[in-house]
Amino acid sequence: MTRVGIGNEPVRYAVLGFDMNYSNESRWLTRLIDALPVIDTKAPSNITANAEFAALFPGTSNRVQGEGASYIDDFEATVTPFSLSSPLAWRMGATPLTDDNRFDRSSISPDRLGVNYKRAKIAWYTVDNVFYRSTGRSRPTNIGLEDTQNHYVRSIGQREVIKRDRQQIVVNEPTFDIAYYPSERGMYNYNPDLNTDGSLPDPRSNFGAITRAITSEVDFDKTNIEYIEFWMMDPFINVTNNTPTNPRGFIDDGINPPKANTTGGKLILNLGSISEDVMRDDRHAFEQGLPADGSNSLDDVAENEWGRVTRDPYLNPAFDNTESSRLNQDVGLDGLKSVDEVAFFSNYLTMLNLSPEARQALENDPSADNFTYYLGDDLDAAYA
Ligand SMILES: [Ca+2]
Ligand SMILES: [Ca+2]
Ligand SMILES: [Ca+2]
Repeated sequence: MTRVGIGNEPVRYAVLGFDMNYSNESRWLTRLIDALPVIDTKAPSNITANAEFAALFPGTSNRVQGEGASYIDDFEATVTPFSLSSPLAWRMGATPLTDDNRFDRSSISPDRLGVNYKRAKIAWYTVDNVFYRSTGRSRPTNIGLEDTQNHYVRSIGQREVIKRDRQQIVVNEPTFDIAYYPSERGMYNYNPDLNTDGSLPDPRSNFGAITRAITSEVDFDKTNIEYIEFWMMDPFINVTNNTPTNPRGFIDDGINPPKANTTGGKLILNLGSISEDVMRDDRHAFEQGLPADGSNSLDDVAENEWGRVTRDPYLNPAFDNTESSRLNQDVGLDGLKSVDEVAFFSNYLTMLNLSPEARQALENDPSADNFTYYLGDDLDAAYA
């Protein structure tokens, strides 16, 4: 159905126009003027007349059978959604600014590393459909039906979110999953005050942050952007009077025995001009700017307490094309491979009071920036 907005109705006009000009010499006018006592004309007088006529006969187009209908508002363009839910658009967020600096501890650290002392591990992703298929070779064999029924990871049917009476929609609603581990060290957190098992003390005081750019018009007043809408799963599912009732609502953090959430947490949304200087040094670190040949020359990279950072401007969003360069560039925002991290942060490592297992785990990846693809034999073997 096509509806017609006000001012755009189909019309049919009849327009008539008529212009007339008359001009002629007039002898009697000349003689009449000559008769005036002080005027003696040398040229003949002219008489000129102009006339114009126009008429408009309004009507409606015969295509609408004479019905001149228009709609004041059909409410079809009243909401322009702008989706924020693609995990790929989100990046690690900088340390949130607060009045009491409870997250930014750089005032108590000898260098700027204190900015990240409270950074805990956070992951954001969409669960791959491969885990929901009951058949097929691709689902890892250690993932059972029970695993995929847990509310924190199970597939969400579209009708659970959008109530529709008639249509039976079988596709899953794409979800934006965020997993936060307040006791585990986040990326580029070199806090020397760790528990002996390598975990962060006082998990309530920690944070995890992700950030993304608003790629549409950022003047929200001008574009009438009014609210952020999100549906969040009840964080206290299957808990009644602090007693967990159903294991499908348990959280499995991979370290502790699965248990229900009873403490909750805070989800805070910050809007505005947000600093992206995650490793605060007023420099823009990006992996593809690191020398493809692995050079540590100070002509190519600057060195500071965070590691090595490129001196190049951001020109190209992709890694260098040669295969061997990947080892030198895909190393994290610290510009250091894990073996180099051990050397670079050797002072930090000696400050730590850790159990032998925790030390080994930390020395495997001091910056906590190693990436492992979610499908792999290592993870299957570890029953991840
Ligand atoms: Ca930086
Ligand atoms: Ca690294
Ligand atoms: Ca690493």
